[in-house]
Amino acid sequence: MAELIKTLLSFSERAGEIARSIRREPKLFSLLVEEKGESEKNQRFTHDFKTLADVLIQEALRHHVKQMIPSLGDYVQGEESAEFTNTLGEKIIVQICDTQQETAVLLSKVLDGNSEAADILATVVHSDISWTPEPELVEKIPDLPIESLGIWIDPIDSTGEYVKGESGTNRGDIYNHGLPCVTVLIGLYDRMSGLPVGGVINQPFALFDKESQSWQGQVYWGVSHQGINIHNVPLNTLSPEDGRAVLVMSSSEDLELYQKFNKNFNVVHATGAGYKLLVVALGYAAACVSTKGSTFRWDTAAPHGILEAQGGGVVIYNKISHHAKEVDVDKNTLRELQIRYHKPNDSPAQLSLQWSNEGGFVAYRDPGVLSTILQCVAD
Ligand code: 2IP
Ligand code: CA
Repeated sequence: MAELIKTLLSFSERAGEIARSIRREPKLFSLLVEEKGESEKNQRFTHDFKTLADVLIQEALRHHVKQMIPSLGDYVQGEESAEFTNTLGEKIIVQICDTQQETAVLLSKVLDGNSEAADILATVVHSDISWTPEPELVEKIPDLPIESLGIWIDPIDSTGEYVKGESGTNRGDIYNHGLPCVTVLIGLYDRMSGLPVGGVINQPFALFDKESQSWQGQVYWGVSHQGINIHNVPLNTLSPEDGRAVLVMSSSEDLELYQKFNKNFNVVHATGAGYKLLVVALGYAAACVSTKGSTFRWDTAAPHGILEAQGGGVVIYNKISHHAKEVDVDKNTLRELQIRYHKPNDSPAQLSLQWSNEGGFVAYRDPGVLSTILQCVAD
């Protein structure tokens, strides 16, 4: 089963390389950005962007998974629709063809006949980029039930930051915005229970190397199945400021909520749903709280899989806040409260919200932090 994880890791690196190569070539980058159609618009942004990189990465994963495990190909779900409209108004379904040349021909249609750009992209998509996981961890990867797995992918989370391309500003170990907040997210879940079984987070712009003047990526992963938990995330110890641990949240949360939590935590804003959960996994923040329902299953599935492997989780905010008076929430209740990935929401206000995390969430690495969260909610 290590094969599936190895494939997903290598794939995430290929995805990271697609994201980097598009940014490296400004001409290519400006070509690839098109405004999102009305019906797909993320409610919070007036101008949201869908990039060809997004669609390309998503379809490349579907292609590779299908090649490896044909039955699993039908269970790869993602944020993007594969339809792309070129400047001539032609609608084209982006897909990865059997040969590099065929993919290049298809992409050149998307790119209004720019075959140079299409060739560069087709080369990266078909090239053999790999990422080898730590051998001592690989041998411990448990057998996963392939026949009941599902995959959620967010090809590029924090598209806004990706498009802007700034190097970002940080507060301690956490970037508030910028390219480091961009992540490629691949989450594995059990189709029967809906619970996460693993995740891969690729951070294509983790570090800027001044010498080579180029960005370097970082790959994090974890697997949790039948009591076997493994991950490659370094366990950084928290160093609370003024005795308050860091809590990360979106700047779109209400000031009232910020004030509620800032009494017991040092609240830090950061962009990118995937990035915020990554900093929790890395131990730079003790928890992440999101209450607006503005994230989707594809945003949380991958980090949820990693947090699960660390002994943490992602519980539904609206549900856990009912337990505000309880000091300790037991293990079984916590399991009940986890976000599930297999079923759409009941009667969503719009079809586009069927996979939104409508009840918000609290992500944590150590369940011990939940009592302080509940205290803040109760106050
Ligand atoms: C977005 C992106 C935003 C995030 C939003 C996600 O995904 O990660 O940054 O908002 O919830 O859905 P915030 O940063 O305020 O948490 P995408 O970029 O893939 O549309
Ligand atoms: Ca996203």
